[in-house]
Amino acid sequence: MNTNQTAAFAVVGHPNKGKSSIVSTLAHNDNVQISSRSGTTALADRYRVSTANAHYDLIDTPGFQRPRKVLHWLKTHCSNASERAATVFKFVNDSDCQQQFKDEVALLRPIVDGAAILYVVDGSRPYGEEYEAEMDILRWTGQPSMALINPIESSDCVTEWQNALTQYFKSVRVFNPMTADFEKQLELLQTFAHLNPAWSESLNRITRDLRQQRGQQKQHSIIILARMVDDLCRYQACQKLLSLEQAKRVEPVLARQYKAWMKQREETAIDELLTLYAHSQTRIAIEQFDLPPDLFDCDEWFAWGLDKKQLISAAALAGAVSGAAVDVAVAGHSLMLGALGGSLLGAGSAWFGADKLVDVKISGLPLGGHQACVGPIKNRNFPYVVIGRFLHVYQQISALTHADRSELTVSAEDFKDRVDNLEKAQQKSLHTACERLIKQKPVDDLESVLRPLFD
Ligand SMILES: Nc1nc2c(ncn2[C@@H]2O[C@H](COP(=O)(O)OP(=O)(O)OP(=O)(O)O)[C@@H](O)[C@H]2O)c(=O)[nH]1
Ligand SMILES: [Mg+2]
Repeated sequence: MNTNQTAAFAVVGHPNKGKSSIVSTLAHNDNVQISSRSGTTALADRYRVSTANAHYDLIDTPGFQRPRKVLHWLKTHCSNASERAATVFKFVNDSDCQQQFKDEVALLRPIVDGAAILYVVDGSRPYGEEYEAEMDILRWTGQPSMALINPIESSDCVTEWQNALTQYFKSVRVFNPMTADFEKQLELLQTFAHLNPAWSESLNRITRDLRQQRGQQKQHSIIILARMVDDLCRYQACQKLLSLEQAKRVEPVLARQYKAWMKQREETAIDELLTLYAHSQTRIAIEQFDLPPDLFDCDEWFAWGLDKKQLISAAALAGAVSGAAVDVAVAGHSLMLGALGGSLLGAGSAWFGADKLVDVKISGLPLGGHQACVGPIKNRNFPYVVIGRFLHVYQQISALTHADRSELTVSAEDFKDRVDNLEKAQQKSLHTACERLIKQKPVDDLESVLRPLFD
């Protein structure tokens, strides 16, 4: 074994057992081809996992097709155990074998070249003797190895597999590439570090780097949100015109332009988040994501932002308005608040009429002519809605494994609890910041104010 080379792991096993899924999740790469069709991976593909201070390789391989025949070939070309590794080398380089056993040659070549073995099985299907030829072949290579049980549909057969695999491998782990969170991925990487002592230092370094990178991704997400909420709260669409009539006519055009810009700005932030977490294939279900249909639908806002009660205490905490003025500032009619109680959700637009939501103004200009402006937004719930929506997407994207190719559906749920669970001082800074944002005043260190919401 060459100990100076880059740490490399060949992910091998039966077809369709999640080999590519494991590579995809560990490499944080959603370009690895995965499908329910058996034989998706036809050639061995090497994926380099690089961090600031180190790197290692994961090699995706085609599944075993005719392991019994291959084992037979090896046995007939080998007279004793000392020749086994050399016989596998001969097999990989034999031109007849390259034709006859294309898949086995492709999967064994990286191992012969020095990669360690990660043998993948499906823990939801029973163990069978037919796997023994595969494991025998792998043992013949003499390379360090471990087994991964992927419980694809269930864990029904995991114990059975553990019993069989420990006969062949020193290390056997259960690993589900679709659901393994970041810590589980790092744990697995740590077990890889034990496979070859020459690689443990660089693999430990990678673990440390990945943890640091994860922290940076979170910090960057907070910056993306801070910039977006600031932009959205300040944006105005304005146009200068000669006459008042022209200004009036252009108003609806500006309103459309304003909405389009706001929507686009939010989409840009989500795209930045997807790029940050290297999810180039992930699609967010637009219908669901567009619930509320757009940022201007007041009724839906209560689902995403704060509820009325929270808005009132937010206004008080932020010192925005005092006493009786609170209800008026937040909702309009303090008496109706108590009277309507739970049905407030339905009454949303009556409280936050569209006219009050966004500033629409036509003003005369000092040197003649007029200016029509739509925006900025006036509604107090708006910054919370923006933050709430982004947090939902963040939670899902940051927890999504790269093997999971399903479309994301984003729903409004626990933002209100998140805000309620903040410490009082954190709540106060959040509310003060939102109050300032909605008044287009500068906010000091918005990122620090938002950070506790990401914990
Ligand atoms: N639910 C679930 N599905 C999984 C899991 N792992 C893999 N799959 C699915 O199983 C199928 C095969 O996964 P792949 O990763 O392509 O399997 P493979 O072993 O690389 O397959 P070949 O390249 O054809 O040999 C895909 O449809 C995956 O989405 C898992 O842990 N849970
Ligand atoms: Mg594959």
